[in-house]
Amino acid sequence: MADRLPERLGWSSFFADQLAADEAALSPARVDAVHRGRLTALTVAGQIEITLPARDDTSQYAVGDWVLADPVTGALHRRLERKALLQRPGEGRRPTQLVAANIDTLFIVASCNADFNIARLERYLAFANDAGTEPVIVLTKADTADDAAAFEQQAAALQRDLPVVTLNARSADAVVALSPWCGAGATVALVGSSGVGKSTLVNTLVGVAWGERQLTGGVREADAKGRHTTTSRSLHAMQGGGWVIDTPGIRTLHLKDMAEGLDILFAEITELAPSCKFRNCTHDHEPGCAVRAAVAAGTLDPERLARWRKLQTESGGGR
Ligand SMILES: Nc1nc2c(ncn2[C@@H]2O[C@H](COP(=O)(O)OP(=O)(O)O)[C@@H](O)[C@H]2O)c(=O)[nH]1
Ligand SMILES: [Mg+2]
Ligand SMILES: [Zn+2]
Repeated sequence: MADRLPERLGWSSFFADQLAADEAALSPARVDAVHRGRLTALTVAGQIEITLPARDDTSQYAVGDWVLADPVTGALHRRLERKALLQRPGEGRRPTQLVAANIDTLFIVASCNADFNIARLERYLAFANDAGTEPVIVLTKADTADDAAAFEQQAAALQRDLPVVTLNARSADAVVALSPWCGAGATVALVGSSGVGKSTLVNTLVGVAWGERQLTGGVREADAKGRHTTTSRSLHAMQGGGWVIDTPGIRTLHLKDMAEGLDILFAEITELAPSCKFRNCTHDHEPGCAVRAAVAAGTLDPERLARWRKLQTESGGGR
Protein backbone atom coordinates (compact mmCIF):
# COMPACT_ATOMS: atom_id res chain seq x y z
CA MET A 1 0.00 0.00 0.00
CA ALA A 2 2.77 2.40 0.95
CA ASP A 3 4.03 2.66 -2.63
CA ARG A 4 0.66 3.93 -3.75
CA LEU A 5 0.58 6.74 -1.25
CA PRO A 6 1.26 10.19 -2.62
CA GLU A 7 4.87 10.89 -1.59
CA ARG A 8 5.25 13.10 -4.61
CA LEU A 9 2.52 15.32 -3.16
CA GLY A 10 4.50 15.71 0.04
CA TRP A 11 3.09 12.74 1.93
CA SER A 12 5.47 11.34 4.54
CA SER A 13 5.56 9.17 7.62
CA PHE A 14 4.58 12.23 9.66
CA PHE A 15 1.13 11.96 8.05
CA ALA A 16 0.99 8.19 7.51
CA ASP A 17 1.59 7.65 11.22
CA GLN A 18 -1.59 9.56 11.99
CA LEU A 19 -3.83 7.11 10.16
CA ALA A 20 -6.04 4.86 12.24
CA ALA A 21 -6.70 1.26 11.21
CA ASP A 22 -10.25 2.05 10.08
CA GLU A 23 -9.10 4.91 7.85
CA ALA A 24 -7.31 2.77 5.27
CA ALA A 25 -10.11 3.09 2.71
CA LEU A 26 -10.03 6.89 2.72
CA SER A 27 -7.97 8.92 0.25
CA PRO A 28 -5.26 11.21 1.56
CA ALA A 29 -5.69 14.46 -0.34
CA ARG A 30 -3.67 17.66 -0.27
CA VAL A 31 -5.57 20.92 -0.34
CA ASP A 32 -4.44 22.90 -3.39
CA ALA A 33 -6.92 25.76 -3.30
CA VAL A 34 -9.15 27.29 -0.67
CA HIS A 35 -12.11 29.14 -2.11
CA ARG A 36 -14.69 31.05 -0.17
CA GLY A 37 -17.21 28.23 -0.24
CA ARG A 38 -15.27 25.15 -1.27
CA LEU A 39 -11.95 23.32 -1.24
CA THR A 40 -10.12 21.41 -3.91
CA ALA A 41 -7.39 18.89 -3.22
CA LEU A 42 -4.91 16.70 -5.06
CA THR A 43 -4.80 12.92 -4.74
CA VAL A 44 -2.68 10.39 -6.61
CA ALA A 45 -5.62 10.09 -9.00
CA GLY A 46 -5.93 13.81 -9.67
CA GLN A 47 -7.80 16.83 -8.35
CA ILE A 48 -10.99 16.34 -6.34
CA GLU A 49 -13.63 18.59 -4.81
CA ILE A 50 -13.79 18.24 -1.06
CA THR A 51 -17.19 18.40 0.56
CA LEU A 52 -16.97 19.88 4.02
CA PRO A 53 -19.21 18.93 6.93
CA ALA A 54 -21.85 21.60 7.54
CA ARG A 55 -20.18 22.75 10.75
CA ASP A 56 -16.87 23.58 9.02
CA ASP A 57 -16.02 26.61 6.99
CA THR A 58 -13.15 26.88 4.54
CA SER A 59 -11.25 29.41 6.64
CA GLN A 60 -10.29 26.52 8.94
CA TYR A 61 -8.23 25.01 6.12
CA ALA A 62 -5.03 26.13 4.47
CA VAL A 63 -3.43 25.31 1.16
CA GLY A 64 -0.99 22.48 1.83
CA ASP A 65 -3.22 20.80 4.40
CA TRP A 66 -3.56 17.03 4.27
CA VAL A 67 -7.10 15.74 4.65
CA LEU A 68 -8.71 12.31 4.49
CA ALA A 69 -11.66 12.17 2.14
CA ASP A 70 -14.09 9.61 0.79
CA PRO A 71 -12.60 8.58 -2.56
CA VAL A 72 -16.02 8.46 -4.23
CA THR A 73 -17.93 11.43 -2.83
CA GLY A 74 -15.06 13.66 -1.75
CA ALA A 75 -16.69 14.03 1.66
CA LEU A 76 -14.14 15.19 4.19
CA HIS A 77 -13.43 12.79 7.00
CA ARG A 78 -10.82 14.81 8.89
CA ARG A 79 -7.78 17.01 8.56
CA LEU A 80 -4.45 15.55 9.58
CA GLU A 81 -2.24 17.25 12.10
CA ARG A 82 0.02 19.88 10.54
CA LYS A 83 3.79 19.72 10.43
CA ALA A 84 4.03 23.49 9.99
CA LEU A 85 1.57 26.35 9.70
CA LEU A 86 1.99 29.88 8.42
CA GLN A 87 -0.53 32.21 9.93
CA ARG A 88 -1.17 35.88 9.52
CA PRO A 89 -2.48 37.69 12.58
CA GLY A 90 -5.64 39.55 11.63
CA GLU A 91 -5.37 43.29 11.72
CA GLY A 92 -7.37 44.96 14.45
CA ARG A 93 -10.05 42.57 15.62
CA ARG A 94 -10.02 40.32 12.60
CA PRO A 95 -9.26 36.69 13.37
CA THR A 96 -5.95 35.08 12.54
CA GLN A 97 -5.81 33.87 8.93
CA LEU A 98 -4.31 30.60 7.89
CA VAL A 99 -1.90 31.17 5.02
CA ALA A 100 -0.33 27.82 4.21
CA ALA A 101 0.31 24.48 5.88
CA ASN A 102 2.97 21.78 5.82
CA ILE A 103 5.66 23.92 4.26
CA ASP A 104 9.14 22.46 4.52
CA THR A 105 11.06 25.55 3.50
CA LEU A 106 10.24 29.23 3.57
CA PHE A 107 12.15 31.26 1.00
CA ILE A 108 12.65 34.70 2.51
CA VAL A 109 13.17 36.82 -0.56
CA ALA A 110 15.08 40.12 -0.59
CA SER A 111 17.07 41.93 -3.26
CA CYS A 112 20.76 42.79 -3.46
CA ASN A 113 20.07 46.51 -3.56
CA ALA A 114 19.14 49.50 -1.40
CA ASP A 115 15.94 47.72 -0.26
CA PHE A 116 17.98 45.10 1.59
CA ASN A 117 17.04 45.47 5.24
CA ILE A 118 18.48 43.42 8.10
CA ALA A 119 15.70 44.16 10.57
CA ARG A 120 13.08 43.09 8.08
CA LEU A 121 14.88 39.84 7.37
CA GLU A 122 15.01 39.15 11.09
CA ARG A 123 11.26 39.56 11.34
CA TYR A 124 10.74 37.03 8.57
CA LEU A 125 13.20 34.66 10.21
CA ALA A 126 11.36 34.81 13.52
CA PHE A 127 8.16 34.14 11.61
CA ALA A 128 9.61 31.14 9.76
CA ASN A 129 11.13 29.66 12.90
CA ASP A 130 7.92 30.03 14.78
CA ALA A 131 5.87 28.42 12.02
CA GLY A 132 8.06 25.31 12.10
CA THR A 133 9.59 25.81 8.65
CA GLU A 134 13.24 25.97 7.60
CA PRO A 135 14.15 29.45 6.44
CA VAL A 136 16.37 30.03 3.41
CA ILE A 137 17.34 33.58 2.47
CA VAL A 138 17.05 34.13 -1.26
CA LEU A 139 18.77 37.27 -2.51
CA THR A 140 17.53 38.24 -5.94
CA LYS A 141 18.88 40.73 -8.48
CA ALA A 142 22.43 39.50 -7.98
CA ASP A 143 22.82 40.24 -11.70
CA THR A 144 22.40 43.97 -11.04
CA ALA A 145 24.57 44.17 -7.89
CA ASP A 146 28.21 45.23 -7.75
CA ASP A 147 28.92 43.15 -4.69
CA ALA A 148 26.31 40.47 -4.08
CA ALA A 149 28.71 38.64 -1.75
CA ALA A 150 28.53 41.52 0.75
CA PHE A 151 24.75 41.11 1.00
CA GLU A 152 25.17 37.37 1.27
CA GLN A 153 27.57 37.73 4.20
CA GLN A 154 25.28 40.06 6.09
CA ALA A 155 22.34 37.73 5.64
CA ALA A 156 24.27 34.63 6.66
CA ALA A 157 25.21 36.29 9.97
CA LEU A 158 21.57 36.61 11.03
CA GLN A 159 21.02 33.06 12.23
CA ARG A 160 23.12 29.96 12.76
CA ASP A 161 23.39 27.55 9.84
CA LEU A 162 21.20 29.78 7.71
CA PRO A 163 21.39 28.97 4.00
CA VAL A 164 21.69 32.06 1.80
CA VAL A 165 21.39 31.86 -1.98
CA THR A 166 22.06 34.77 -4.32
CA LEU A 167 20.57 34.55 -7.78
CA ASN A 168 18.85 36.15 -10.71
CA ALA A 169 15.18 35.24 -10.33
CA ARG A 170 14.65 35.66 -14.07
CA SER A 171 17.29 33.10 -15.00
CA ALA A 172 16.74 29.35 -15.25
CA ASP A 173 19.91 29.00 -13.15
CA ALA A 174 17.73 29.89 -10.16
CA VAL A 175 16.09 26.47 -10.48
CA VAL A 176 19.46 24.81 -9.98
CA ALA A 177 20.47 27.13 -7.15
CA LEU A 178 17.29 26.33 -5.23
CA SER A 179 17.09 22.65 -6.18
CA PRO A 180 18.16 21.38 -2.72
CA TRP A 181 14.78 22.57 -1.40
CA CYS A 182 12.58 21.97 -4.43
CA GLY A 183 12.88 18.22 -5.06
CA ALA A 184 10.14 15.58 -5.24
CA GLY A 185 7.49 16.07 -2.59
CA ALA A 186 9.12 19.16 -1.04
CA THR A 187 6.92 22.15 -0.30
CA VAL A 188 8.13 25.74 -0.30
CA ALA A 189 6.54 29.15 0.10
CA LEU A 190 7.91 32.63 -0.48
CA VAL A 191 7.69 35.78 1.59
CA GLY A 192 9.25 39.18 1.09
CA SER A 193 8.48 42.77 0.28
CA SER A 194 6.75 43.83 -2.88
CA GLY A 195 9.04 44.08 -5.88
CA VAL A 196 11.79 41.75 -4.68
CA GLY A 197 10.99 39.12 -7.30
CA LYS A 198 8.68 36.59 -5.65
CA SER A 199 6.35 36.23 -8.62
CA THR A 200 9.29 36.11 -10.99
CA LEU A 201 10.86 33.35 -8.94
CA VAL A 202 7.64 31.34 -8.74
CA ASN A 203 7.36 31.55 -12.52
CA THR A 204 10.94 30.41 -12.91
CA LEU A 205 10.55 27.51 -10.47
CA VAL A 206 7.29 26.41 -12.04
CA GLY A 207 8.83 26.79 -15.47
CA VAL A 208 6.07 28.56 -17.26
CA ALA A 209 7.27 29.64 -20.68
CA TRP A 210 7.37 33.41 -21.13
CA GLY A 211 4.56 33.46 -23.69
CA GLU A 212 2.22 31.43 -21.51
CA ARG A 213 2.60 33.51 -18.41
CA GLN A 214 -0.27 35.80 -19.01
CA LEU A 215 -2.58 32.84 -19.54
CA THR A 216 -1.63 30.82 -16.49
CA GLY A 217 -3.42 33.02 -14.07
CA GLY A 218 -2.92 30.69 -11.17
CA VAL A 219 0.75 31.40 -11.09
CA ARG A 220 0.19 35.07 -10.64
CA GLU A 221 -0.47 36.45 -7.22
CA ALA A 222 -4.00 35.92 -6.11
CA ASP A 223 -4.22 39.41 -4.66
CA ALA A 224 -3.78 40.99 -8.05
CA LYS A 225 -7.52 41.73 -7.96
CA GLY A 226 -9.46 40.33 -10.81
CA ARG A 227 -10.09 36.80 -11.82
CA HIS A 228 -8.45 35.19 -8.84
CA THR A 229 -10.23 36.84 -5.99
CA THR A 230 -12.07 33.61 -5.21
CA THR A 231 -8.88 31.60 -4.81
CA SER A 232 -7.09 32.68 -1.71
CA ARG A 233 -3.95 30.53 -2.06
CA SER A 234 -2.76 27.84 -4.37
CA LEU A 235 -0.28 25.05 -4.77
CA HIS A 236 1.81 24.84 -7.96
CA ALA A 237 4.03 22.01 -9.19
CA MET A 238 7.67 23.01 -9.60
CA GLN A 239 10.03 21.65 -12.24
CA GLY A 240 12.13 19.96 -9.57
CA GLY A 241 9.20 17.80 -8.42
CA GLY A 242 8.24 19.89 -5.40
CA TRP A 243 5.41 22.30 -4.71
CA VAL A 244 5.31 26.04 -4.27
CA ILE A 245 2.54 27.84 -2.44
CA ASP A 246 1.64 31.39 -3.36
CA THR A 247 1.42 33.45 -0.21
CA PRO A 248 0.42 36.88 -1.43
CA GLY A 249 -0.84 38.00 1.95
CA ILE A 250 2.31 38.12 3.99
CA ARG A 251 3.70 41.60 3.61
CA THR A 252 3.60 43.29 6.95
CA LEU A 253 4.34 41.01 9.82
CA HIS A 254 3.01 41.45 13.29
CA LEU A 255 5.08 39.35 15.60
CA LYS A 256 2.74 38.23 18.32
CA ASP A 257 3.77 35.42 20.64
CA MET A 258 6.87 34.47 18.72
CA ALA A 259 9.14 33.81 21.69
CA GLU A 260 10.26 30.49 20.27
CA GLY A 261 11.01 31.92 16.85
CA LEU A 262 13.05 34.70 18.44
CA ASP A 263 14.99 32.26 20.61
CA ILE A 264 16.15 30.40 17.51
CA LEU A 265 16.91 33.57 15.58
CA PHE A 266 18.89 35.13 18.43
CA ALA A 267 20.45 31.91 19.73
CA GLU A 268 23.65 33.68 20.79
CA ILE A 269 21.62 35.92 23.14
CA THR A 270 19.30 33.13 24.29
CA GLU A 271 22.30 31.03 25.27
CA LEU A 272 23.95 33.81 27.29
CA ALA A 273 20.86 34.64 29.32
CA PRO A 274 21.21 31.76 31.84
CA SER A 275 24.60 33.24 32.82
CA CYS A 276 23.05 36.55 33.84
CA LYS A 277 22.90 37.14 37.59
CA PHE A 278 19.14 37.61 37.57
CA ARG A 279 16.95 34.99 36.07
CA ASN A 280 14.54 37.54 34.59
CA CYS A 281 17.34 39.81 33.37
CA THR A 282 16.22 42.18 30.60
CA HIS A 283 19.86 42.75 29.59
CA ASP A 284 19.20 46.45 29.96
CA HIS A 285 20.46 47.78 33.30
CA GLU A 286 20.89 44.82 35.65
CA PRO A 287 24.26 44.13 37.27
CA GLY A 288 25.95 40.88 36.36
CA CYS A 289 24.39 40.77 32.89
CA ALA A 290 26.21 38.28 30.65
CA VAL A 291 24.63 39.71 27.53
CA ARG A 292 25.84 43.25 28.10
CA ALA A 293 29.20 41.83 29.12
CA ALA A 294 29.37 40.21 25.68
CA VAL A 295 28.60 43.55 24.06
CA ALA A 296 31.34 45.19 26.14
CA ALA A 297 33.75 42.43 25.16
CA GLY A 298 32.95 42.99 21.51
CA THR A 299 31.57 39.48 20.92
CA LEU A 300 27.95 40.62 20.52
CA ASP A 301 26.83 43.35 18.16
CA PRO A 302 25.01 46.05 20.21
CA GLU A 303 22.68 46.72 17.29
CA ARG A 304 21.69 43.10 17.24
CA LEU A 305 20.83 43.33 20.94
CA ALA A 306 18.76 46.45 20.24
CA ARG A 307 16.85 44.66 17.49
CA TRP A 308 16.34 41.65 19.75
CA ARG A 309 14.84 43.95 22.39
CA LYS A 310 12.50 45.59 19.94
CA LEU A 311 11.18 42.29 18.58
CA GLN A 312 10.97 40.84 22.06
CA THR A 313 8.76 43.73 23.15
CA GLU A 314 6.61 43.38 20.06
CA SER A 315 6.25 39.64 20.54
CA GLY A 316 4.72 40.13 23.96
CA GLY A 317 7.59 41.07 26.19
CA GLY A 318 9.01 39.01 29.02
CA ARG A 319 10.17 35.48 29.11
N1 LIG B 1 17.42 41.97 -13.01
C1 LIG B 1 16.59 41.30 -12.21
N2 LIG B 1 15.29 41.68 -12.15
C2 LIG B 1 14.47 40.98 -11.34
C3 LIG B 1 14.93 39.89 -10.55
N3 LIG B 1 13.89 39.44 -9.85
C4 LIG B 1 12.82 40.19 -10.16
N4 LIG B 1 13.17 41.13 -11.06
C5 LIG B 1 12.28 42.17 -11.62
O1 LIG B 1 11.77 42.94 -10.53
C6 LIG B 1 10.43 43.32 -10.76
C7 LIG B 1 9.53 42.89 -9.61
O2 LIG B 1 9.46 41.47 -9.60
P1 LIG B 1 8.18 40.67 -9.04
O3 LIG B 1 8.43 39.24 -9.29
O4 LIG B 1 6.92 41.24 -9.58
O5 LIG B 1 8.26 41.00 -7.49
P2 LIG B 1 7.24 40.59 -6.32
O6 LIG B 1 6.48 41.84 -6.00
O7 LIG B 1 8.10 40.19 -5.16
O8 LIG B 1 6.38 39.49 -6.81
C8 LIG B 1 10.05 42.72 -12.10
O9 LIG B 1 10.22 43.71 -13.08
C9 LIG B 1 11.06 41.60 -12.29
O10 LIG B 1 11.31 41.31 -13.64
C10 LIG B 1 16.32 39.54 -10.65
O11 LIG B 1 16.81 38.62 -9.98
N5 LIG B 1 17.09 40.28 -11.49
MG1 LIG C 1 4.46 39.52 -7.04
ZN1 LIG D 1 21.26 39.91 31.15
